[in-house]
Amino acid sequence: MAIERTFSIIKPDATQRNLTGAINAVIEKAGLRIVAQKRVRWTRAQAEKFYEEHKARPFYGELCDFMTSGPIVMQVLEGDNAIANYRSVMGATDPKEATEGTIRKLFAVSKGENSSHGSDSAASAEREIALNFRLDEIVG
Ligand code: 3AN
Repeated sequence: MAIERTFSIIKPDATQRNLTGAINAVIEKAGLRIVAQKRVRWTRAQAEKFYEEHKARPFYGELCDFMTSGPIVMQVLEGDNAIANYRSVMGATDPKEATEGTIRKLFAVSKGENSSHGSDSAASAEREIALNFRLDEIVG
């Protein structure tokens, strides 16, 4: 399998409850390496740009409100098949549907406040990493 990089966000519901370390433990236990990490607070414009593909969806405004409501921890994760692997480590969008042991089953509050984001494709990973990290901030 190929070594890939994916983009991850520990969302405001999780940073607010001091879950950054607990989520990082799940990530590392799954064999993913955290090769970049920074804690920031997004502006509204940054959130809108990041989620622009969801602009037409009914939850877009709510999603941008939530993602700017507190600090987030942005990460680049590296490993075998990292994009699909991290999607399965996160679990389903709705924590009620997530598998036992996944980040969202363990920690998410709801479909909106679901603790984590992970890129859904190679193209998204590339875009999301480029949007949020400089090359020299990623140390593999
Ligand atoms: P995922 O993050 O699992 O790929 P998407 O791409 O369907 O899910 O949705 C992007 C983000 O939008 C989700 N992570 C979640 O925070 C939010 N979201 C999705 N569906 C809803 C919903 N029905 N209500 C509120 N927020 C939602």
